[in-house]
Amino acid sequence: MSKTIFITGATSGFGKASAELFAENNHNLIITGRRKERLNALATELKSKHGVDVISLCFDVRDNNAVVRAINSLPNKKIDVLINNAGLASGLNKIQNGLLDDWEKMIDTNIKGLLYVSKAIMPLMIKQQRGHIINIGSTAGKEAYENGNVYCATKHAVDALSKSMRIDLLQHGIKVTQICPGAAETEFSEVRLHGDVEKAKTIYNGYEPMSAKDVASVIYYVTTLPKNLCVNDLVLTSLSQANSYYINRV
Ligand code: NDP
Ligand code: 8X3
Repeated sequence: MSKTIFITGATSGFGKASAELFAENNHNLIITGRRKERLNALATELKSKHGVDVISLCFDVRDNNAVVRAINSLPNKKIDVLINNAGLASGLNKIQNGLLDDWEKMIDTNIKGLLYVSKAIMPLMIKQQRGHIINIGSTAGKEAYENGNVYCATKHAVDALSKSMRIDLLQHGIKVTQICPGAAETEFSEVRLHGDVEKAKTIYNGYEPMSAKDVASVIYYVTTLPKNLCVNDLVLTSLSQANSYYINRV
């Protein structure tokens, strides 16, 4: 059966790869992000390639008014799956050298943005008495690592919020899954290193990280389980990585 999948951060990385995979499997999409040209190009491509409905909503998840406006603008308020994926790391410094601007970006996007979008969509799922919220956490939400500080804190918050959502939404038949990927090569490191593309590539030196498609395949998988089954929490790494600390570099 065709579902409607709402994906935040679909202009790049996991969000874009997920949009492609869900469209390939005949699901309708609501794709979101700040980069309008990329969003519209993806919507056009997926509609023509797969014949699915794709609505693109351009907004910044840090702006609650924009989030509410965008979701209110939807012609049909039926959302089966929400993928809270939009997020970023900004900066890779010891905490004593951290920049306030980086901290605020990460806290506002990864925690408050996820909350704003969820707050707008949870009532629709409660009304339906069904739905699936998939929060993209991280191995950084399981262990803190050197220079990870505030990013790790935001992903620990996603971990706590995922547990809380699962408890509070239990009586409404809503699944809550947290997926915690380890290193995957997307635009993530480029953004974290403030646009230094060359340095970003060195993050993956000596080992094979996951790809955006790898992560999307698991996001897709958790939506294919029977109605009565829910993956609650899933940590996903490439074979070269054990956790935040141990990577087998050759
Ligand atoms: P990318 O940088 O490739 O993609 C991030 C996406 O988030 C983009 O589509 C971007 O869209 C969107 N986004 C960022 N800030 C905002 C904002 N303020 N408002 C709306 N959209 C926003 O990174 P990934 O695909 O790797 O990251 C996706 C998620 O996965 C993030 O939450 C990240 O923390 C997490 N993660 C990543 C890992 C990795 O190693 N790559 C591992 C574990 C977790 P736009 O710029 O157009 O707004
Ligand atoms: C992204 C993975 O290891 O850079 O969340 O924190 S890591």
